[in-house]
Formats: sequence, structure tokens, C-alpha cells
Amino acid sequence: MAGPTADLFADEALQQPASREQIGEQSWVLRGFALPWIDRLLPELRSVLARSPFRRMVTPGGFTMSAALSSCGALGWTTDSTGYRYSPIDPNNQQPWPALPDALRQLAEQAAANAGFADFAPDACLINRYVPGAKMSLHQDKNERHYTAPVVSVSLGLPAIFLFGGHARSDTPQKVSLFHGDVVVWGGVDRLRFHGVMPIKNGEHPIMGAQRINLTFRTAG
Ligand code: MD3
Ligand code: FE
Repeated sequence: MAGPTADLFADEALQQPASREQIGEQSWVLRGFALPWIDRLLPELRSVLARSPFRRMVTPGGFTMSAALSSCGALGWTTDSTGYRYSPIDPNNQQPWPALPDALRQLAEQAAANAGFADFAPDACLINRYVPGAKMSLHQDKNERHYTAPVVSVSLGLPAIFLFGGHARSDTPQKVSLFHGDVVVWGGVDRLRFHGVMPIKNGEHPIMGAQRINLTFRTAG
């Protein structure tokens, strides 16, 4: 029977069955969790990026990152030749970063709660933009003041293969495919695991075009 209801559910059910996959002791992929929020997220994202546009930053080692970055919230993550850090000021315009918009914050809080982390209060949202070929090498996130809060990430646009390593750089990472609308929550014992993103494959996403945007919410200060 191909009524309107069957048609409505067929597409998304095939591509993104709602589910929660555990990928670590305290890490979960919430498949499609952000999909109901997309229409509120995208305008918020657009206004953040109008004030603090994507820019490619240089690492202390002198390499220009292949992913372009921006931030919103009280603190933004930056890097330059002197090191990595969180700062209340966007170094491109010397102004505070744009505030963390409502829907972005609510989505992050609800995803954290869904994965068992109550009372998540993010003060930093890092926005990473990957065009095809861009990647992120294996690293640990260690610039936050405390590691008690989880990290919540929202994937938009082209798919990515996320590398989820162990506590040593040499630990062989597991590969986790992440699609438009997927949300991942990492916390507790998994918070300092090495992680990265394989080079994004060529493609065109129907809503986001030829790019992947990843939002990472943290309590940094
Ligand atoms: C796993 N971003 O911005 S999701 C980063 O897709 C970063 O843009 C990737 O790694 C991206 O630092 C991966 C975020 C992520 C953040 C913190 C983690 C994954 C994590 C901490 C521990 C384990
Ligand atoms: Fe990271």
C-alpha cells in the first residue's frame, strides 16, 4: 500500500533508522537525532557564520589545517603558531564569539541527557567545515579545563568515517560512519581517547552541498 504516510516514512527509515549505538564504554551514536532540529539549526548556523566566518588555522607545528573552523558560545577554540587554546575573543575581528543559539544549545543538552549525561552546560561550540579531501588527524581533546563533562558532536552534510582510537596514539582505531543528522556523545572514561576523521569523499549532499559541517559542544571553561 503506497499511501502518503508510507511514502513519507519510506525514505528516512531506509537511510537513517532511529537507533542508539554504543561505540565505547561511555560513548553513543544517536542516529538521526538532529534531523528534527535541522530547520531550526541551519538559520542559527548561518547567522553565527555571518559574524565569525570559517577560516583555516595554523597549528603550532606550522601546518594549515585542512578543516576550516569557527566557534560560538562564551569560548571558541583557536590555534596559531603559539599554541592551541580557548579564547572568549574571535582573533579575526577581536570581538566576542557569537552567542550559543537556543536550538543548538537545546539539541546538545537533549542529546547528552539521552546518553545519560544530565545537566550538560556547554560553553563552547566548535564548528568544523570539511570539503572533500579535508580530514582531521588522530588527536586528543585536552584544552578543556575539566574532563568531567561529555562532548557532543553533530554531523551535517557529507558522510564521514570517524576514527575512534584508544588512550595511546598507537591503539588501532575503530571506524564509525557518521551521516547527516547523527549525533555522538562521548564522556567519562572515553573522553580522552584519540580520535580523528578520514578524508571526506567527493559528493554532493542534497541540503548541505559538497561539504561536511561538524558541531562540537563542550564545557571548556
Ligand atoms: C571523541 N572533531 O573538533 S567529532 C574536534 O568530526 C574533532 O569534526 C571531529 O575531533 C569532527 O576536536 C570529531 C568530535 C569529538 C570531540 C571530542 C572527542 C570526538 C571525540 C573526545 C573524545 C573522543
Ligand atoms: Fe577532537
